[in-house]
This record gives sequence, C-alpha cells and structure tokens, in this order.
Amino acid sequence: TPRPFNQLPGDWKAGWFNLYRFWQEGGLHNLHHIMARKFQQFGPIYRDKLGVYESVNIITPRDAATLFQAEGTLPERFSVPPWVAYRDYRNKPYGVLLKKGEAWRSDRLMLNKEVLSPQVVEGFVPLLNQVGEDFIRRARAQVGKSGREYWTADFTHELFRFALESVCHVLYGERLGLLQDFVDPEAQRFIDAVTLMFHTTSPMLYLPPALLRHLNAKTWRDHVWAWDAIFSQADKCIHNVYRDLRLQHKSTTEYMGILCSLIMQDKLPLDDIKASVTEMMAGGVDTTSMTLQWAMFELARAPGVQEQLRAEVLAAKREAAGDRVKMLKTIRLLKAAIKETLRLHPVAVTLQRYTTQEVILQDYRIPPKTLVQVGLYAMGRDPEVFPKPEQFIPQRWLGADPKHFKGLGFGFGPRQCLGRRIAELEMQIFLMQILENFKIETMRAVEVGTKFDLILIPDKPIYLTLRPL
Ligand code: HEM
Ligand code: 2DC
Repeated sequence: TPRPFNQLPGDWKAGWFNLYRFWQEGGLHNLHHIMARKFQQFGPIYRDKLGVYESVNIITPRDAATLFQAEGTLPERFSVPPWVAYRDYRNKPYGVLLKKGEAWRSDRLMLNKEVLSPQVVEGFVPLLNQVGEDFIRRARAQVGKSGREYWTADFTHELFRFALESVCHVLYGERLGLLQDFVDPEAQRFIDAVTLMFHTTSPMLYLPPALLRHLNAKTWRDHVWAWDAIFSQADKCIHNVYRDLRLQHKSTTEYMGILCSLIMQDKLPLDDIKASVTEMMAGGVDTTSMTLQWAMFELARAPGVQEQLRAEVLAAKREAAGDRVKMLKTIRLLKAAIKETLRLHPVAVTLQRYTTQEVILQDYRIPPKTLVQVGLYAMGRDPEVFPKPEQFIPQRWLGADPKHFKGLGFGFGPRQCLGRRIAELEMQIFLMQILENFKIETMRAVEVGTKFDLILIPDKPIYLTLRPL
C-alpha cells in the first residue's frame, strides 16, 4: 500500500527558517540549483516549504505524467503573489495568466482559437518572417559599420527588441520599428519595465499578497512602477488598434492581428481582451529572446550541429522554393534544437499544479489541493532522464527512445503556455534566417551559468559573433 503523505522526505517543517536561509545563501538567484541539490539529497520526491507556501517536488517524467493526467479541465498553477497583489492594488482585471476556474476557461477557449489554432497560426508566418528579415538586414548593416567581416556583441537588447517587434506584429498587425536605428523611447521603456517586473518579483515570491500590499519597500515600489509602465504602454497600443478599427482605417482583406480578430468576434468583454493581450505583450519579450540567445550560444559551441542544421535549412529552402510555411514542415532537426535548448535552459524553473484528487507519486499518497512542482530545470539535467545531460544533442529528440513527458518547456495540457505557437514559430523562423545568412561563433572557453530572476537567464553576458556566409 502507498505510504502516507507525512512520511515524505524533506526539510519542510521550518518554512520561515528555510526562507531566511534561502536569502542568506543567495538562494534568491539560485532556486534552480537549490532544487537540484534537494533532489540529490532526498531523492526523486521531497516536500518543501518556503515562507507560507508548501509544495511537493518531483523530477521524473513518469510522475509528471501522473500529475498532468489527473489535472482535470480547470488546472491551476502557483499564482505569483506579487502579480496578484499589483492587480488588486491598482484594481486591474486579471487575464488568463491569473484567472481561475470557469472564468479562466471561457477566456482561454476564446483566446486559443485566435492564438493557438493551426489555421490561424499559419497566418503569423509572413508577419514573423518580415521581422526576421529586418533583423538580418540590421545585422548586415552592423557588419558593414564595424569595418570588419563580422558583428560581435552581447545580443540581449537586440533580441529584446526583435521579440517585442515580433509579438506586437502578430498581436496588433502593426510594426513598431524597433529594428531601425531610432528606437521609440516608450517601446524601450516597456522592454525595461518587463525586465524590472521579473527582477523585482523574485525577492517577493514567497511572501503572502496581503503582506506585500502593506509593504512600502523599494522592491514593491519598483514592481508597481514596472507594471504601471507595462499596462500603460499596452493600453496605448490596444487603443490605437481599436480606434483604427472603428474609423475603418484597417483593411479587412489581409490578416490584421490577434487583437482585431478578438474585438471583431465580440465574444469577450473588451476589458478581458485587454487584460490577456497585455499579458501576451509582456510575456513575449524576455521568454523568446533569452531562449534564442541560448540557442545561438549552444550552436556556436557545437559547430558540427550548427552545420547540420544549416544543411537541413538550406535543403528545405531549395525544396520549398523559399516558401516558409512549407519549409517549416520539414525542419525537424531545427525544431529538435529548440527543444534541446529548452531542456538545458528552460524559461520556467518548475511547472506547478494544485492537485484536485488524491494522486500517488513515488508511492506516496498526495492529498487534494497540494501544490506539486515538476522540477523542470533539474529534470533537464538529470542523467537518468537524459544521458550525457551536459551535451547539446538535438538528435536525442528524434531517436527511438520514449519522449513521454520529457519535452515540457511550454508546460502541458489546457493550461500550457498560451504563446507557445507564436514563440515556436518566431524562434524557428529567426533561426532559419540566421542560419541561412550567418555563421554563429563564440569564444569557446567562456562558461556561462544560469541565474534565477523569476525566469531563468544567463548569469553573465553572452558575446556572440555573426559572420556573413
Ligand atoms: C504560460 C513557457 C513564451 C504567454 C507559460 C508556462 C510556461 C511558459 C512553462 C506555464 C505553463 C503551464 O503551467 O503548463 C514559455 C516559454 C516561452 C514562452 C518557454 C518561450 C520560449 C510566451 C509568449 C507569450 C506567452 C511569447 C505571449 C504571446 C503566456 C501566458 C501564459 C503562459 C499568457 C499563461 C497561460 C494560462 O495560464 O492560461 N509559458 N512561454 N509565453 N505563457 Fe509562456
Ligand atoms: C517562477 O516558484 C518560480 O511564461 C515559482 O510568459 C513558480 C512559477 C510560477 C509561474 C511561472 C513562473 C515560476 C516563471 C514565469 C512563468 C510563470 C507562468 C508564466 C510565466 C513561466 C516558474 C511566463 C514567463 C509568462 C509571463 C507573462 C507575464 C509577463 C504577463
């Protein structure tokens, strides 16, 4: 018979002490390492408590499968307290990110049709392709300016602008012009606000929202400033589209973007549309840009793999006569390389679900309403799950071994990442274009680690070189 819940291993009895030690050890930026260490210490399941939040942590694909297969139709994840506290403080509506129950489900089903469904998603390809082409043009201009045959830089900010330009093109059907020499200071402010919002979330992650609202600490004030900037900029973009639509400045023949479709469908109240579109605009900056940066870094360190990908892309291009939609159907290795990047460098350190019924994990009975976390970072680097985990081997995703509940970078099921298809297409198209035009290089000796800043990011700047082929 399965073992009782209270026999789970772990040092969960001292929640506040844990939180204190966490601060002391600089754990704030090392959540992923601390989790990996606890799996080493306690085995594949442990119980934990930080501040007021208790959780059960798992690492095997098998347990992840058990958890997700029992999640039901209204899955709930850990809802980030400072994000909730901000919306309550400013009286802002929740979007799908923070909604629960039926309210979440009805919004999410409407959004899925416009953001995830295969027919609609195909329409994003030309929009994302255009932004990618501008990045290539800009990179060539930078090579020209450098007076050398290449462009070496820390691409963080270039990629932030690329990512925001991309997500806004599909959301609003309009270009912001972030890949030109002159960058609108308001758009730049938005980018900085999203980074600051993530950065100020992590120190407040395990404090209860009620406490947060009474806190007048600098972190909270910065956090409020950041969300204010995010909401006001998104509001301007949304308002512009709304106005153009009413004045019929928009042609109705071509695809006009996600927001237009949502407004014209008229099935969601405008406030709910605005809340979720704002979340998508903010969610579309650091996520794809950091993943692309890691992907280029890994490809630079594995020139053999890079050549294989380039060969695949060039062959696909010849076969499809340059048609991107057709190309996207044949670039299996490139898609695997993105999965491999997210294995080593997941954006989310964990996936979480509240159980709704009893589940058995590692032969322990987990009661309903327990927060269970899948240690995504730890799983990606566990040699039991991925042999030679430290090596970047996209082919492992194409082989015969089972991939069951291993590729979880975007989460799972009805609550998985809403921006998944946008993110995947954006990254596939970007990498195709880079591989067609440039060789990616880096100084091989430099080791780059990972830092938890709510999302996982590089712990030092990554310098990459783009060299025209
Ligand atoms: C949720 C990852 C890009 C918007 C999530 C979740 C993960 C994730 C792991 C939680 C899923 C779960 O609990 O099962 C990523 C990664 C990205 C990315 C790895 C890029 C490499 C984006 C983009 C957008 C976006 C581009 C916006 C267009 C969202 C939203 C949610 C979400 C709104 C909450 C969905 C809900 O609760 O219904 N993402 N994301 N993400 N993501 Fe992403
Ligand atoms: C952070 O312990 C660590 O995709 C916590 O685009 C558990 C946790 C809960 C929710 C996760 C969060 C972590 C990391 C960032 C995620 C978030 C859900 C969505 C969000 C993974 C793992 C993200 C980055 C969204 C953000 C949209 C937002 C800017 C409006």
